[in-house]
Amino acid sequence: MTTATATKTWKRQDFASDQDVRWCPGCGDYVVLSAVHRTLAAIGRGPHENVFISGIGCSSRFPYYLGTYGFHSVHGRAPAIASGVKVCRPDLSVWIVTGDGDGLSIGANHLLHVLRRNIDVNVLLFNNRIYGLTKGQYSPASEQGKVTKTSPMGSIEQPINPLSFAIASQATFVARTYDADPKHVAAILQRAAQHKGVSFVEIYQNCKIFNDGTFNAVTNRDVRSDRIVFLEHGKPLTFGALGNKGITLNGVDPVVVEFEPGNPPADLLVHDETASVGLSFLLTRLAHPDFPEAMGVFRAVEKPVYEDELHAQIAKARENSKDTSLHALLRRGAETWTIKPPAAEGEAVRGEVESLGDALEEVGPEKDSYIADLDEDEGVPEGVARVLGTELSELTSDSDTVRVSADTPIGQVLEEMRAGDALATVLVCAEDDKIVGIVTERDLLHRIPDGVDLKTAPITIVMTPNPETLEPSDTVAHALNFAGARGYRRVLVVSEEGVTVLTVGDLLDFIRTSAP
Ligand SMILES: Cc1ncc(C[n+]2csc(CCOP(=O)(O)OP(=O)(O)O)c2C)c(N)n1
Ligand code: SF4
Repeated sequence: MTTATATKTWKRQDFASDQDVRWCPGCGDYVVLSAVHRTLAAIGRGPHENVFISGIGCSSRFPYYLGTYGFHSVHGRAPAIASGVKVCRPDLSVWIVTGDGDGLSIGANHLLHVLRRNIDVNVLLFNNRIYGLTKGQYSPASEQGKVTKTSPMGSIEQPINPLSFAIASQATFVARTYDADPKHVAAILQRAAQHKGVSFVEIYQNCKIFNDGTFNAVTNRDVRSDRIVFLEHGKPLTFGALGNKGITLNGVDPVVVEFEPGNPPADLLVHDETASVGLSFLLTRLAHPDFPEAMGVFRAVEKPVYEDELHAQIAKARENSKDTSLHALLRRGAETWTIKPPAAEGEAVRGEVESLGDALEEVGPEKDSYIADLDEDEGVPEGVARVLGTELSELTSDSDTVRVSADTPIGQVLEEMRAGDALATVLVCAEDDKIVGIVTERDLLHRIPDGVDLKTAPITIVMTPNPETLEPSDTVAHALNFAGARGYRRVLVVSEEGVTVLTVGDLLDFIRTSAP
């Protein structure tokens, strides 16, 4: 519901459009269109204050036939678009027009969310239990056994009951009407429009061409008084041409009872639009032939409205924030992180290798055998395989290393580095000279805990223990991928002669000077 802002009186004609209406003669959609014209005039908001948003289907042609704003949108997506419109322009009266195919098949997910969020829009679901526009396929609302072109042996699916769906989705206003009673349609639409929060109205609508008479057993003039129970808030559920039938409860089950006209039993169920969800749900399950089908407002409760809450949050966030610019938002806090790619596993996928860069990407750490084939690939620069396949034993390194024992204080290591190459790699060795850890300048910058005494704290507290090592027979390609995948800037090559530290710079230098 959005209150009228203008004092002008509107007429039905003000809401008509200049478009030719293209529904089949006798289609129930005409009745609803006329009721909508009447309702909009009665509500008193101008055409410019209403927006009708539809999906795809015969019923979804609705916006063309109204002089309001409109959007004939995407199949099943009217709720998403309407949500956006209402959130941005809460002052507008927003209507969704959908069918049982559009709203309960492809668009059921979107419908669910607009209902549970309680966005203040009015949903009109035209239920003709068929896909009309596409010429008569069965829909999610078609009854079991329904024979159509897509269910030639009869539908084997349980149909969706739109009102059960709406109540289960926590809609705050749920109603049903039928196209054979234009006044009832207009009255229900007006109630829906007045409701603050989401309103869901199922309209039994006859598809003259592909599902003619689907609701006749309930809505035909000569049977309806015995087969429809009209819901009125605060009144007992009675029906019947003679006014002699009613609904009571036996535990949680509804029961039809007959009584002397004018003398109803005291325990008839009294309709309460604000009753528990369970009771509203129960009314949606009343179905012919065991029960009369209910028409009217099943449920109308007040709950906080989505767009109100959202705008309140926005206002609060603005109030609490000194700088509301996007720039400030993006730079707020230090909540960034870096994700290192995991080491490649399994076989490398061979694609087109046209350059040295491509070749490097193609070769995984364990894929040295692939090197042998590289030269055969068309377009691989000659000699690439030779360079990438060179064993690490062939490479030389300019990097300095400092060897220390595990109990060496951090301060002493720093002294040694200062005396030599400040970027030297520190190898922490056990008594048998085996490497037990590695320390880089990055570790010394970032890993020394606050307040630690550098004169006594051992180097082991900042080292990376048991570093992964390579063998002299590993290749340049392997070393580059190994370092790249793990984010290392140097690799340790361990041979019987000792340890060589190769930096990524060493590897690239080798490629630069050897590449064809
Ligand atoms: C993505 C997509 N899928 C399928 C269709 C085909 N299609 C158009 S309307 C429709 C169903 C319409 O049924 P309903 O919502 O009941 O509307 P009616 O035509 O009966 O009023 C379908 C399946 C489409 N247009 N787009
Ligand atoms: S196909 Fe059915 S729903 Fe579509 S316009 Fe014709 S009668 Fe109406």
